[in-house]
Amino acid sequence: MPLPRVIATRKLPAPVEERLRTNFTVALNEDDTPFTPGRLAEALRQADGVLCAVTDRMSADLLGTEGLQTRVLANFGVGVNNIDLAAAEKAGIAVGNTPDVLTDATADLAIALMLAATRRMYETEKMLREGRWQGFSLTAQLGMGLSGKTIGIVGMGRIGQATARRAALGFGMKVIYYNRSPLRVTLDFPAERRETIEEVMAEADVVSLHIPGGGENRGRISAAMIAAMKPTAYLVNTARGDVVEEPALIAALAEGRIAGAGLDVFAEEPKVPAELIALDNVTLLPHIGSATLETRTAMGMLAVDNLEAFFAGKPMPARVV
Ligand code: 8YV
Repeated sequence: MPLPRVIATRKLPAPVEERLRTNFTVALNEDDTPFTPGRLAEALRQADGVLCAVTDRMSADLLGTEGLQTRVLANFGVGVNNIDLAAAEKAGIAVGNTPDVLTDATADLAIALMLAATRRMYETEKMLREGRWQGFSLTAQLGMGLSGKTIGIVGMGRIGQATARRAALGFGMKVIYYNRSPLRVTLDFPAERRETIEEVMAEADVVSLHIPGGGENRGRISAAMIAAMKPTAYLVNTARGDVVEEPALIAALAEGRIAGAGLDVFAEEPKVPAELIALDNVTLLPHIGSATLETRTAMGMLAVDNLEAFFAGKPMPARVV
């Protein structure tokens, strides 16, 4: 039997590419140039499976085209907001993702952003590098301590829980959270549920976002919700940029209506609004939540597990559609 044809839209960690070469007839993306919509359409016409990523917008238009060869999309990432799932389902295309293996790396980065924001790391490092440090001061550059403060988790899934656990057990923070449905797991640290996102936003000293992007979550963290935050509070986003009304967040930061933010994701990546770049009270990272060698390798391996299982007629280990 000929090997299934797979196209990988992005450059992958070496061991993942090696496994793809062994088990599939594969086209790799050696120079890592992101696919245009035209190139994606071509891939869907040519390959039995496409290993795609957050940068590939698999729209209803693309997936609704007649005569597609592709039967499975193996998304490299847990978030699948880049894929129109209803269109995939309608077209009979299976979709897999990569949950769990990136939970710790992403929670670590949420904590890093919380520390960066509350300890004013960007602002103070910039001052130092620009030669503006006048010398040690007992009263300048003071940030906010975390022990005894409240972290508000919006979306208490795997990554939300891992972030909350670090905050509770590592930093002595009180945890409050919003989750659409009651948790089905027993937490091994104290945490109180709130009925609404607004309550979490109003009560927390640090709000950390962990809800999926796209669909009904677009703009979910609205201007009104941001306005409900304490002026001393911080917002951390390692989820998706589009869940926040970005202009409202920028205005709140610029006007000092909240103390600061740590952002790893943006509404229209890789575009980052100039107004955000100009602000001192926000740390900005280029979507590196899962960017460790170990995690990206494990994500790639899980994406390949999904492809192999699909083509062997077995249940995919992580199937969304
Ligand atoms: C991935 C992510 O690196 O998994 C996710 O949802 O946001 C990132 O950690 C990205 O999706 C790569 O496609």
